[in-house]
Amino acid sequence: MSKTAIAAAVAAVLISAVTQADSNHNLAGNGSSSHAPIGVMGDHLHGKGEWMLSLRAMNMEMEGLLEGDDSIEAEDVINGGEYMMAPTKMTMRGYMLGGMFAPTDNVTLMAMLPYREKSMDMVMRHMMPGAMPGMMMSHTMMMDMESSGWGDLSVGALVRGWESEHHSLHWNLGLSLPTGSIDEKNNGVVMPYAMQLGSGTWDAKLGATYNGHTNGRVSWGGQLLATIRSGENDRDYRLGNEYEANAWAAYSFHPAVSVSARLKGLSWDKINGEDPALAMNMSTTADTANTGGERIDAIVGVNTLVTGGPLRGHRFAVEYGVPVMQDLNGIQMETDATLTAGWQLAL
Ligand SMILES: [Cu+2]
Repeated sequence: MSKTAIAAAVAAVLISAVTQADSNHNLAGNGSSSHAPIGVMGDHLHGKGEWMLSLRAMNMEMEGLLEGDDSIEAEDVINGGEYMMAPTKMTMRGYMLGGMFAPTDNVTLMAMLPYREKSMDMVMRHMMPGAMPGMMMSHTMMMDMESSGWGDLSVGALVRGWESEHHSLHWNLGLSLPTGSIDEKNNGVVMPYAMQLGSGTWDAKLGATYNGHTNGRVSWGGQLLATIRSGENDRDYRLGNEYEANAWAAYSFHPAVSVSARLKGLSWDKINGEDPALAMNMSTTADTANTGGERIDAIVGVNTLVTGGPLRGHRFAVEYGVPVMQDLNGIQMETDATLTAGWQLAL
């Protein structure tokens, strides 16, 4: 075959692929990008009688310390006098099992149960007798701790608010139950707040989600979500309320594949009250002054929808994000990166 014939054949295939894709109306409304990026929860409703199962794996890496929005060395913190212990590294892993069911076209019920794995490395200032009698020497010791188990079960409903050809809005109404442990211990000692698996309180999760799409390849959305906590848990504290704002846009190359960009803003309040078991612990992580803050993440993602074969209808997606702004109360760990991978199947 001559080069011209090959070029003509390639051009013919490309042209047919493009026209086929263009004749497929509403690429953004029905294909891979009809679901928000995988890290957004409660983004879509289902049609009456439809079920969906989902599984997400999430990994968050934290390394180093911030005081406000400035870096600070753990050694400087523990030699500063106020604290004897400070974290240097933390990994938080979560596996989120989700179920959705739509009893009507206007209401989709949902439930989510996380399994969490956390590990934290710390440095500690340690005093020991020196070479000369009566003299004490200070040196630094490393330690680490781990916790794992089920987190807080959340149940809720997505309620259709308003819908037009290209836009829709729904309400997110959720309740988080205190099923996760707040009594995790390391060598018999209660671990700091960040190592616990649940909030220990009944929390309302309320919000609104907007979705929009063109007739072509582009879709977008936004979500505001607040976690409002109530009362006080069995360890005499209440985690701070959380406020999350998301804005995303996605582009579909094909009904099966879309790419997305998302900005996520997170603001969370200080802990109210104090766990008496942590009150005398001289770690930065045991001091509630070092809780609460603000963060903005920039996140890119890929959504795929299998459109044929034995896995037809299965969705696979991934998202990777890094903070572009962090401002934390007191001294806290700095977030480096978050990775979310997920699977979804509607039945
Ligand atoms: Cu769903």
